[in-house]
Amino acid sequence: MTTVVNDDQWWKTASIYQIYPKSFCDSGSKGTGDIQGIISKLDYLKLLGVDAIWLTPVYASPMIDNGYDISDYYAINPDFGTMADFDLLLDQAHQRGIRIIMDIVVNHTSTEHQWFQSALGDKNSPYRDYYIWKDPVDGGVPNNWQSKFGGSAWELDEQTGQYFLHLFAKEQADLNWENSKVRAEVKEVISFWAEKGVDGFRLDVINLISKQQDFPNDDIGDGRRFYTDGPRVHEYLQEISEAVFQKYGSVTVGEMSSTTLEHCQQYSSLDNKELSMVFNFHHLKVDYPNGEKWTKAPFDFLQLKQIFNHWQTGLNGKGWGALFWCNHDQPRVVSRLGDDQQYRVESAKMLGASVHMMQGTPYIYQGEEIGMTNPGYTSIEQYRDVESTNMYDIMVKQQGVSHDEMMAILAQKSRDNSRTPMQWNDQAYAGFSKGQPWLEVASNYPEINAEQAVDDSNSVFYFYQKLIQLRKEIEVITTGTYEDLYPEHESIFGYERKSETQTLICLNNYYGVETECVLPQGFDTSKANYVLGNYSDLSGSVSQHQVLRPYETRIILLNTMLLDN
Ligand code: TEU
Repeated sequence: MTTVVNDDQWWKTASIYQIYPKSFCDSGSKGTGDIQGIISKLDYLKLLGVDAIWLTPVYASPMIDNGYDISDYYAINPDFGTMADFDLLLDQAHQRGIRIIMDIVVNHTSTEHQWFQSALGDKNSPYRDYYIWKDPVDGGVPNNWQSKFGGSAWELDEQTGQYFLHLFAKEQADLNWENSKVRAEVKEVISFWAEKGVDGFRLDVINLISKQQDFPNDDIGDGRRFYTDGPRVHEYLQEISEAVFQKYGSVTVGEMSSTTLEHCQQYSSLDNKELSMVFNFHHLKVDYPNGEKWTKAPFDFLQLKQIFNHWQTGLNGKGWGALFWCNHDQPRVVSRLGDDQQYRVESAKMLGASVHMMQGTPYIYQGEEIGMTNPGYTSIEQYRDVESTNMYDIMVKQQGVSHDEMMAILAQKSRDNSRTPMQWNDQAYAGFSKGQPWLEVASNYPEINAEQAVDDSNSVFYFYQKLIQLRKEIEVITTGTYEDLYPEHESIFGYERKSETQTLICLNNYYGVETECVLPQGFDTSKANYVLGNYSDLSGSVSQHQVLRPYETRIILLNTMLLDN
């Protein structure tokens, strides 16, 4: 069964670019990026060809978690600029045909938010019930739930003797969605931005908003099974969707932490009752042995293919997924699954092709389009991320992991790997800022930067530009079914997409040695063409027997409609 695309579903053939404002472009010398900086790069994004920008949080925030701790949903953080700057960005993007998607963080607020400030220390505050408070159990925390950033998920409010829940940092207090006033506030916040003309929303950890109300101790885990895809989450999403998203025609993407296919089919079900699409992270846990992130480990290639197969076949005709490798929480994919040295350009292109030819909406994280790498920090002082510094303290100071071992783990797993300043040119600070950046620029910026990429017709940049175009030109990429052709192959990830009129095959060698495969018997190679590859000599007739060079990708198209005519 192929998928049908309606006109109002522009996002099904779109590609979306993620901007992490703090690290994107500083219009001055503060060392942190800002909205004026983003405006100055819109023509660059237009050249790349993206349809929309997802802007991570720019609201007022003490920046403990770089904006995911919001203290005022109606204000722009002065570090990023003013509301007038934001309005200008919206206008300038729209003039270029680029839509804006805002990040909405409503699982929690900053503890500096006025709601929390009123609630803290005062059981009678009208805002007390906006958050989740529990009495101590046996003189300690209410249960054993763990924060995603390490340690207990409970923090004591000394004045009232009760604990509040924080699934992330202790400065990020979870909102109580059981309270209808909280839900009303959320609708008001999102409507405010939709009224301004914002085109859509990315909803941060939205599948964690409904907690099991008896808050049980978790004998076998960290508590996540009691709040992930929780009891009332679908009801809450339908409520917000009806009141806001459907009213404004907003595109929505929910960030789903540790979710299941069955829930995602419902979150993104094609009747549009909840969200347009979902992010899931299972394919980015293939280098977490036994689910453990804080280890140094190679990735499991066969498992990666199984996961893509599960989600591609499971969502087809039932829901819609986001396609991505990178974001502000993940290491750079070229360092993670590719070769960021000898085959940096080849492997960056191959990795791009392997997700862009799937069904879903591709997301490109700033710098991915020029093949930016992890920075390879060697000192703990170079890290800024609250998760990284927390984990360093817990693992080195409490669990006895050696400093060197932890530095090697952070170099592979830290979220700061993707947060280094965008590399614009080979000038001081990579052209990101006129002053010293908040986080050190990767030392390879003289060779890897946007100016160089735009000047080089063989760059990763133009390959991504082509991938974005192909999605608009070849319908099977959006609508076709998915079949993994070589699930057991040790180095090739090859899949076939099929619609009534087209068949597309995407072959990818994930390793640095030549390898081979045979195309399916029924595939008529004599009528097929190479659409795109990452080695310049790929041309001519398509052979059944395919030999792929290191990190080679080949996209092959067969237009069955043309054959019939
Ligand atoms: O992330 C949610 C999340 O659970 C992870 O991606 C998290 O960073 C990872 O599991 C840690 O190992 C979202 C945001 O993308 C992230 O930047 C925020 O820190 C987090 O929510 C809290 O708002």
